[in-house]
Amino acid sequence: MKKFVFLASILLSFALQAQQTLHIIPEPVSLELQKGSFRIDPSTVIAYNTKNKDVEPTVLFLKEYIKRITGTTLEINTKKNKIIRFEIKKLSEIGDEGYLLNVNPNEILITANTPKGLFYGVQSLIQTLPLSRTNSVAEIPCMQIKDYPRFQWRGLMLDTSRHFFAADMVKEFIDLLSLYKMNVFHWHLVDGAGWRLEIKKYPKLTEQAAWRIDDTGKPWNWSGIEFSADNTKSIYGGYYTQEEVKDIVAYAKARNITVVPEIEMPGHTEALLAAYPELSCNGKVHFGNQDVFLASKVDGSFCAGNDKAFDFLQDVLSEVMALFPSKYIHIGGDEVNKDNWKVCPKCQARMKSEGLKNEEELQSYFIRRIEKIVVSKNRKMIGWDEILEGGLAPEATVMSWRSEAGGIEAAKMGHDVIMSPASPLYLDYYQGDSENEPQAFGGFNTLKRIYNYEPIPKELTTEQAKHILGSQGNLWTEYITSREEVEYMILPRMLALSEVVWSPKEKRDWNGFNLRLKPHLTAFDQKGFRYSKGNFKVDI
Ligand code: TNX
Repeated sequence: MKKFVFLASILLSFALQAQQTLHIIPEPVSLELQKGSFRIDPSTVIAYNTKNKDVEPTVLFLKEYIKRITGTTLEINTKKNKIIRFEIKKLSEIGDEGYLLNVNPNEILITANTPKGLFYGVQSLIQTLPLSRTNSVAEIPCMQIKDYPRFQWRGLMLDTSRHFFAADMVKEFIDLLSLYKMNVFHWHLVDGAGWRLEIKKYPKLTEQAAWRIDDTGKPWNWSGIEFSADNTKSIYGGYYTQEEVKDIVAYAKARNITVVPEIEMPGHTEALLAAYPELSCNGKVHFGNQDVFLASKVDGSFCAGNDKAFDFLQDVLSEVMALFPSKYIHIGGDEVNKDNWKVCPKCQARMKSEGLKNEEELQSYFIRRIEKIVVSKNRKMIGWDEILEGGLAPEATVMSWRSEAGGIEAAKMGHDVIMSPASPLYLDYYQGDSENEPQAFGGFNTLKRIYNYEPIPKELTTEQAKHILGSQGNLWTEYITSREEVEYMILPRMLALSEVVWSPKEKRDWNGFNLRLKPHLTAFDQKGFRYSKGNFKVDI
């Protein structure tokens, strides 16, 4: 018996050592550690087929990373005997985003069906490198990894309307996503608090709607300082130029991230309507509505009876679709205040002529008209789950946020769904006891609750479950004004989410995750990232 305990403790300590050296998040599908190691030193070369231009960014990404850690600049495609080799070839089982990573003493071989897969292989590889600067060498244990994602949609949303974050910060956000194999950056570009995207045809959107205005119509800060002294806190507003957007989209693409833009309608449009009041029901200018907490006011919706509103949106969406190559375009659709529609003669006339029974059906009419615009450009429309009310547009994808109910209903109807229920996936909620955390929106979405989230509801059959494209965390920024706060709210919860959307369900293991998490937190400390240390008296 004693012998057995001794043996078990040795085995356990080996297991722990293995855990400590390899702490890949999200957990790969299969990982087998072997004896020995590959040593990256100045005699190592990176090899790939230069005919495949799409592999180059990944090669350069790895080269840059190794230089940062070891100080060594590796040569590319020269003749040396220690090789980090990239290869695209036909592989079954691992799909479009999967990869194989084989490390032996003389070669690191990353193979995949696509450049995307190679990129994820590199992301796993760099998680096996030392965290901090070494002396020109780095050891990587010999191993074999086979890996591919569980879901195709692995998203995170950032609200840049309630508070504006400069383009560089958006890139940092994208960097964090890519480290953990997330592949969708949902960019909430506009809301009641401010319009943040340059639209050439409608200059008042950025001259006026991007900046806060007080009750008298006076800009809070028309020409003065837009940022705090350290350039990180946005105070009054701001917007992204089309050039910045193109740059961000390309930056994201090089990291395998699709940028899905969201243009909110018909509600959450206070800032826009203050600049273009003719698109509202009563045509009046409503200043002072841009307070971050005042969205969805009575006068905050497009007039659904006014064709000018649809012409405007057609123009806006065509500029948006030219900027964003994403297959999906998000059109919001949540929390529409329909009170003005009830008393608007044009809206009532529209309901009569279209045979619509109530304002919910008018909302559905609005969204269906917008879907036609999106579909005409070969794109797909996504909306928040309120778009189910009054009848779902024929090809819509539903982002289920109030709970999973909307997503379940849509999947049963044969529509695609992204699960993003506020509980537990809203990252603007508290991570721990509120007295230990900065002010948050409310509710508790602890690391553990996110880790244990299952995107496929039990109510769905296997066939229906295929409509669940994946899952997403949302960071609304009513209370969040700075880069530090953004980091704090997504770290480390995004790591838990990455495992929910990437790793096989049966591999989910809360204790194992906590062990693997530790070195990542150390890395955040070294990089100066802020994150919640999780004072979770509430262990939920
Ligand atoms: C609901 S989620 C909203 C947002 C708020 C958020 C705060 C959704 C589609 N609408 O406008 O910022 O709650 O948690």
